[in-house]
Amino acid sequence: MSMQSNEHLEQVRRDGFTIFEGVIPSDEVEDVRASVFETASRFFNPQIRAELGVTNVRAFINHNQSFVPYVADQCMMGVLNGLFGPHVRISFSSTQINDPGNPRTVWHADWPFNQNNAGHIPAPYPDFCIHVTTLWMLSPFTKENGGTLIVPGSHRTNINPTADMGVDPVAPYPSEVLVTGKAGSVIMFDSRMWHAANHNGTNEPRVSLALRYAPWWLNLDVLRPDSDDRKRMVDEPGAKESSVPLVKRDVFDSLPTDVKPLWRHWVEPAGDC
Ligand SMILES: O=C(O)CCC(=O)C(=O)O
Repeated sequence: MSMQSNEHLEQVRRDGFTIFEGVIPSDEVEDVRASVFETASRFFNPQIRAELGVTNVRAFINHNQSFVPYVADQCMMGVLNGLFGPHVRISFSSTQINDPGNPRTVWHADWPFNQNNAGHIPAPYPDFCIHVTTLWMLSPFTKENGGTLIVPGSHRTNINPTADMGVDPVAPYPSEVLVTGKAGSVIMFDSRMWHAANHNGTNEPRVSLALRYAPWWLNLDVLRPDSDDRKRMVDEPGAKESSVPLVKRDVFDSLPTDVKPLWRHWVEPAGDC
């Protein structure tokens, strides 16, 4: 592992997060931002936008591949391999577009720690990193457009504010930190980290991608449409959980060699159309 990856790895373990600068070069990121925003605009759901002011397009890789050349960034992969060993997988690839005026969201930890979702590890959960969230800053993250709110160190607690633990999920937290950064940077954090989207007080959307990573040994099937785990845990009881569409076969076939291993567990079976 490179010295740089090692330092990032130590930060993730100690503080719960780290920031990689220039993952998308500064002279390329504007094109990626424009492309992602243009594609995501086709999915805008006025109802959802009115309520939340955030646009999440699931399995975004199926609709736009402008970010793909950067996904297997060597330094980031070094950290993921340090946390999980080889055979890392991408579990989610969604847009996270925070519209002008979007309100601050609740403190939460991501899948599989959000206690309100069907697929969750019940609190108190063990002190072990099993899933990683990355937010790709396609717009600069600033104080004005919200950035991302985190509680450093919260990844070591065995519960989060999605459970009834006496923390008001909508109130500022005493040790909260606002993460900002240049466009092209990526914040990586242990998915147990308490975090929230912040109010975007500008007239521009804050465009980002949320890519999440898992080790080969973490069962993702509750997210897989039509899987038996999903039927048992979500469909039959009528419970709530994200669903992640499979990667279309032609999209997968077009991926670069170093990116294919990240998605090969989640591809439409050959012959499906
Ligand atoms: O938009 C943000 O800054 C936070 C996103 C978030 O809460 C998430 O990806 O779970």
